[in-house]
Amino acid sequence: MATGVPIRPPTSADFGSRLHSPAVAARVGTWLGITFGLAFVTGLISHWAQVPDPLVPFPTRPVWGYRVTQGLHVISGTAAIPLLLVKLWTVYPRLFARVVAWPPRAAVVHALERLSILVLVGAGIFQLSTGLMNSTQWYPWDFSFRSTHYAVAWVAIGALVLHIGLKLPVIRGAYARDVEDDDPAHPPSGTQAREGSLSRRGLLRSTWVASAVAVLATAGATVPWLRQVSVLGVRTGDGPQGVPINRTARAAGVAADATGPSYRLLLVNGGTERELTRDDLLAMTQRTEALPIACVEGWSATGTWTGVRMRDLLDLVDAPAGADVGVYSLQTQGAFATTRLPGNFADDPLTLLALGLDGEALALDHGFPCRVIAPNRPGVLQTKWVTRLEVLA
Ligand SMILES: Nc1nc2c(c(=O)[nH]1)N[C@H]1C(S)=C(S)[C@@H](COP(=O)(O)O)O[C@H]1N2
Ligand SMILES: [Mo]
Repeated sequence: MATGVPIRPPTSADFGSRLHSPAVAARVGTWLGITFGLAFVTGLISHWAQVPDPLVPFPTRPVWGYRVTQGLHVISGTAAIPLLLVKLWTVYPRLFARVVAWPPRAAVVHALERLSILVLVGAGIFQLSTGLMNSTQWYPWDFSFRSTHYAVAWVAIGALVLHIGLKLPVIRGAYARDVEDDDPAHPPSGTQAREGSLSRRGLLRSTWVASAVAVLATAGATVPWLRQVSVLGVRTGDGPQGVPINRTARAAGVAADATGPSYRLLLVNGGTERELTRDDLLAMTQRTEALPIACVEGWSATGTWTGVRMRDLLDLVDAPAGADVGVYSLQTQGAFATTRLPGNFADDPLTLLALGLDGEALALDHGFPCRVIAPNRPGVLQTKWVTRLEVLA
């Protein structure tokens, strides 16, 4: 007669490895906290830059500011992926630990701790996976990526702060000892460090290497000297005129004849209107500025843009100083077809309606006949194929 193996949930005794330890969890957790914190702060900056009418205007300087913060955002999120996986692996036996929490106060603290971990893990996985998919331009969902990623960020950071607060004694204890030493009060279930098995130091070293490889594989999208090793990054400079293309004219549904001789730029300020051809624009004073395109997806590249100052155009219809400007594209559909250019950007001397890039007429896919290029501005708001500028009240 066969004897059945009893099916029961595992206990912490079933996890023999000494790697499942607060010593490892605290050290990996520290870096996970740093990368999440960095991603949170840079994410807030990106959100601020994209709010249509922020309480405090987003600054136009430094011109490379958004390039740096958004590059850091995507790099820190990428670095966090291996860290989160190792951290979860290190601590998951604790999920099966039998805990006798008494008196009631301890039980409440324990329940709170478990709940904060559940929320933190869920929100963390959501943020890293949607962020990773976004950085590869893959949006297989119906919800607004930006508002959801922003809302869940608050959930994640709240749960993280609570988690760190509750774990502070454990973290302190872990750092007080050598990484290979155990807490005498809480000996690990797996006591035998087998010959040839991975040490905690070894695991930590492999974790740092995995994180560094993840960063190197993607950071070349924004750090030019890393592009040769960034096998997964957008090639900085790939695309016509030394700047990558985010969305082509064809993908945006911009009709070819709309950019031809019939093209007009309409300037509107209340009842005052002016219509300009591309030649009219070329007849105005041309300026050349080196400004980056910094995509929310993490890649960035500097271009040398030539065109008309936005303020010079606004002066043609007597736009008041500081007025926001509605920017309308020949692209009629999609979230980026119209944008709002805040007054401080519209008036900035570096903000251009660019007609050229890299000494040539703008390539169709870069926004021919003309596009907005402004300093310290998310790429998604650097509207291409501009056909109408309207002063907003
Ligand atoms: N009309 C319009 N403008 C647009 C877009 C778009 O889809 N439609 N994409 C934006 C995004 S997300 C980026 S990053 C930049 C990229 O500009 P590039 O393709 O010239 O590099 O254009 C922006 N301007
Ligand atoms: Mo973008």
